[in-house]
Amino acid sequence: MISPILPVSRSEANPGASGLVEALESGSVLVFRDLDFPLDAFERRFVERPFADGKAKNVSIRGESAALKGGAGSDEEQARLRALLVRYRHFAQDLIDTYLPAYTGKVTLAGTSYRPFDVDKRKLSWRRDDTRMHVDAFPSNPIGERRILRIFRNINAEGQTRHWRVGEAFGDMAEKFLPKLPGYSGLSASLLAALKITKAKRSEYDHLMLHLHDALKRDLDYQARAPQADVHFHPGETWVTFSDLVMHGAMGGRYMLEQTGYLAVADQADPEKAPQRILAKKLGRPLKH
Ligand SMILES: O=C(O)CCC(=O)C(=O)O
Ligand SMILES: [Fe+2]
Repeated sequence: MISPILPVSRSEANPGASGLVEALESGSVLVFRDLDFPLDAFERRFVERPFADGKAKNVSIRGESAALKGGAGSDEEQARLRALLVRYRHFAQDLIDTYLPAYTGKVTLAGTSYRPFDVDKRKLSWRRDDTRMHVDAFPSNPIGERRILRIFRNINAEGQTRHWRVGEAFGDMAEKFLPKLPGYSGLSASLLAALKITKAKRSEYDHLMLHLHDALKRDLDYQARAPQADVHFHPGETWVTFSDLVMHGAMGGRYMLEQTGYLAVADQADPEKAPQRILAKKLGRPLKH
């Protein structure tokens, strides 16, 4: 089965919203077609040309200070771009509180990014090539018992869609790839942490997810032939998904905002739906920490 795309309208902000959490945890992409996030006259420049230094893949704010990284323009422009990202972070928090109230107070918002560049035109190594379908895994930032929840919004001003591919269910993908992955070594994981190559010790789950991410992206035959569907997110649309569970690739589009959040597996409505638990079930044993 291919990941379902679930349109959500404003009127669904009611007790029935628990259905949205269930869909999300099961691997759906929720698409909100009519949420407002207007740009003012000054901000419109940010969707007319990229305000990026071109060194980093994206422009972002992170952490308490929310310092802008990778931005370009005058001091005023950079301050306004930073303010736009801070506002988007609030918008993402509001969306969670309104449509996913079961997660209120449980999702920790992390990085917020502005992605002005054409997906196709970023010539990246295969590992960083997000046109290849994958599940998200962060090499230096172990995730452990947390989920990656992402909130995207297409802010293109010229009608251009953000074009994604979504793939098959996580369990079906894991069935094919798990047997090919190298085994986990707690010793090497401790070494990577001691050498500060990773910010914390990689768990077996982190190890498996990184190797899945790479094995998926390396396998051109899988990329071409695996079950998949094209999805076009139109300007003004906001979409929400667990990007560690939903197979995705970004095929085209420019000017997007993105918010990453973390949710503890234990705080899910149904922790059994987490990739951590799916992988443990497939292996027939608990994963090592
Ligand atoms: O740029 C996008 O539309 C999504 C890219 C992606 O796969 C990601 O950020 O994890
Ligand atoms: Fe991704």
